[in-house]
Amino acid sequence: MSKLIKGGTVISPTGPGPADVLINGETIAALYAPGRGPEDIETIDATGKYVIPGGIDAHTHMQLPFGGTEASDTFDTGTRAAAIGGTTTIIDFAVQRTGEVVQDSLAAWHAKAAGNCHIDYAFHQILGGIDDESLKAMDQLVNDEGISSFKLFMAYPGVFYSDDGQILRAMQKARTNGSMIMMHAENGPAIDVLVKQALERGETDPIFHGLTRPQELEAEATSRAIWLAAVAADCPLYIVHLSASKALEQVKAARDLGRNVFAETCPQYLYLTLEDQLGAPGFEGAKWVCSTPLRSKHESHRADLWQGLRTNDLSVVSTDHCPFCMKDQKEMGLGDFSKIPNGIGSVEHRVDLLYQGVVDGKLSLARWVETIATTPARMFGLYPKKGVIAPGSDADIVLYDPNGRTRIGVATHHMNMDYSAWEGWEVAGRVDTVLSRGEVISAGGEYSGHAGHGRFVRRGLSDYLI
Ligand code: DUC
Ligand code: ZN
Ligand code: ZN
Repeated sequence: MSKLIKGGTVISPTGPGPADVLINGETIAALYAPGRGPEDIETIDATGKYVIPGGIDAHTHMQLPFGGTEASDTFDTGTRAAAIGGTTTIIDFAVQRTGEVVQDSLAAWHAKAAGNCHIDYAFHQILGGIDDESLKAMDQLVNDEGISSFKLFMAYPGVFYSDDGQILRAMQKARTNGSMIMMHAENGPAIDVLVKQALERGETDPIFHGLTRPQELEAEATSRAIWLAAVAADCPLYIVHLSASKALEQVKAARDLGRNVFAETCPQYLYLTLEDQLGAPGFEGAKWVCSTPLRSKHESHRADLWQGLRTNDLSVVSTDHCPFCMKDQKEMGLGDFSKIPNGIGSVEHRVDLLYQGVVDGKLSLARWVETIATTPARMFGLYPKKGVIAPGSDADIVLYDPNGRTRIGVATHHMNMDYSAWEGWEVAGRVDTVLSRGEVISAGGEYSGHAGHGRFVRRGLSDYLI
């Protein structure tokens, strides 16, 4: 039951250092100076490898019903792909639609995931209808269900949208029960006007998805959410999938004032652009239709986001994994970009794509681990069970080969998608071995995990709250 990961360099949020890691059953038992650990037990040779806590993707949408279809990864296929890519915990979003009882929607999400996950999983709760009942449900979810964060939408009127009054009420409730409000910050009603006007002009190609969601409408909603949270006695606020420089400015200003405001970005906004991907010829750009949208390469978004990650104005990198196939799914928007289901799938590639940032000199090794594992754990009440290599923590561990290379494409990925948003990309580094609660589930390209290994994890409150 015990094993020793020997000869590697452990990366912790304080930096890299040589250490051997003793695992006892499902948890980490001890860290030793190299060569000082017990002998005569099973060893895993980590020579030349980084030993990092398993990745935590705090924003995924497995099997999400959206835009008249359903995200194409099941909890089985999506968590298997995540595991192969070095992510050992996901936090997915249970979805309450207007009129549904929150607890029923949560039960439905448990039913989708239970017995099907290859890695551990937790849930946030999307609230699509804020009323007296759902506000009461927030307390119950925090107190009894291990759900301590709630996503609201300022976008998608008629689907997930909450108005400012509803948002304020949910924020006031979050302030009293210690939970986090996660915000999809785009001005949905204004976007709908721009979309209608574009379609009337015959502008139907995928690029108009981005052009009708200008960064000003992300920045405005981000700012409004920040001020609403201030009115709600500085309710903790986490801006999801932040994509744009002007939105980042709002977060930065709030954080400079010491506000309880946090944000994440996603790999697609760090690397991909409105022109090169969303503006690809014909209908090709549909592959990259997601919201918030990819931003212009002629502006400073990508550089600003990398800087925000370095300075901690952006705390977390998640994927917003929401895959749809081109065939029969993205194709629903042929001739009308507004009917293209929104979403990109990257759950398998986040760890590698962010390691490329280390190689490019944009992040330190410690910051890489922090943004992909330690901070999501602390942000969402999973720490120190998850997100760190320390005695007592779950033995969710990745051996990462800094000299390896990873080629990304539909022929080799494991996500249930008929294309890759990263086709042909080759990045530095490679996930070598993955352990989930002490069990090796992937090694040297051989996958040995299984559906049903993953357990639901109840979360506590965020470590970052004051
Ligand atoms: N954005 C997406 O791209 N997909 C699902 C929901 C969302 O907010
Ligand atoms: Zn969103
Ligand atoms: Zn999302």
